[in-house]
Amino acid sequence: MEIWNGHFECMNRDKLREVQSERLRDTIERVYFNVPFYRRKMQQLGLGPESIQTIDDINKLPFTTKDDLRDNYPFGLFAVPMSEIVRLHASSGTTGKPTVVGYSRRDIGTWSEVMARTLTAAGATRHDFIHVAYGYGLFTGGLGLHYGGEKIGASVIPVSGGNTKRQLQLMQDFGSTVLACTPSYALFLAEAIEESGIRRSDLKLRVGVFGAEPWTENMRKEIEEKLQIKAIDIYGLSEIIGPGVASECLFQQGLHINEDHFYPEIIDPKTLEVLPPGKTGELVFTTITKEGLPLIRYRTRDLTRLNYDQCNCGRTLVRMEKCLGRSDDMLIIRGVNVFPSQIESVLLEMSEIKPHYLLVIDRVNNLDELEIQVEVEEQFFQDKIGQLMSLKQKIQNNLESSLGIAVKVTLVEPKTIERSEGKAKRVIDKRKF
Ligand code: DLL
Repeated sequence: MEIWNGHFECMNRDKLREVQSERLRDTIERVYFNVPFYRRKMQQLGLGPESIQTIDDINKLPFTTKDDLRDNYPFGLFAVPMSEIVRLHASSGTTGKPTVVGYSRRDIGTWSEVMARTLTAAGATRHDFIHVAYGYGLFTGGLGLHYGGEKIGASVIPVSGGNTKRQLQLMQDFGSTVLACTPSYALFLAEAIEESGIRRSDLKLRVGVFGAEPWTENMRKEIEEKLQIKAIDIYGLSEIIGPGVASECLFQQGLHINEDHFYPEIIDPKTLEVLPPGKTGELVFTTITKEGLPLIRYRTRDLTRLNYDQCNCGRTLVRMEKCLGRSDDMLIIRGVNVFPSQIESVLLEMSEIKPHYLLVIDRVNNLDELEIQVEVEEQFFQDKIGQLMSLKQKIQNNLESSLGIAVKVTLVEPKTIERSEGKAKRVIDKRKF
């Protein structure tokens, strides 16, 4: 198994801490003198650049949130003049203005480097054809994979999202070996392949690099079986760099964080206290090499935990567990915390149903109601009413025992739930708060 950058990816952890300390010192100096927002925040806490000497001092520093980026829209937190910015990306916010991120030329180099690590960890080499079906544009998925693919010398096919028929044609004609897209689109493509009559032997796909949205182990199994590939989880967020923040190796036992560039911490989202290794909480990143938009202790809202044991692949980089929930997509239904991924997990354990579902939450007579629309496999939908009823009851029982709340299950015909080419929308919350 190849490693792109053995020097950093397999570095002795004491040495790594020295590198992190030095890079943190540089970063703090830069934001203190170049970003008024950070200078103000540090001054309020009585901190100067000299207060931060080693990586252990990081917990003295203030947190940064998405709201801070929004309040300083569009370029207020950039640490270099615009003449040094060579690229802008943006991620759609849930409300209002997008979050804008800027890259210096060196940042683009860093991004290509961490994406080269990601692709190499997934087993890709210069001999591969990388089919990039992540969207190109302001979203970081397409161009992130693109630059990483070119860096390792692979043949990159910048298909972008959409036009599924053409995707399949190119995949077949060009002999794509690596598929890069969201896990929900991978499933959609798998279905489309089945329907098109293309035989698996007509395709050369070997591995997929999937991310940009949470997906469960059951979903992984489904994709690996349907596409007969290895499905690798890749994680990232625009604010930190885009994809390339963390990714699995072929052992698929947690995602290696590129912590020589992005220093991770886990905090309790309520008390903001740093949690010890192994505890689940909110992931926080400090970028320690970025020039355009360095972020200090950025709260991702993603929930996970860290494992500092060395991986069988030889990398010493800390691993984060597959990220299944956010501290803010958590639904509270009649007082009970519910994660959409919990529901997905239960659903995908049942062979009668397809991995397409929609959660609709409403408030009826002041009571929250959770409706789960589920697509049923074709053959079951043609069964007798009695059988459908008992399937519905079974889904309901399984969900209720896992979630601890009453749910309403609606079975819908195959292909009625809207498919997505990017991130799947799986929750419609009609409640007014
Ligand atoms: O989704 C960057 C990316 C592109 C990652 C392509 C992987 C592949 P944003 O649009 O800013 O950036 O969304 C970031 O998506 O905070 C997570 O909540 C979620 N997310 C990203 N990757 C994963 C993953 C890109 N592998 C937000 N598992 C993050 C779970 C993920 N959630």
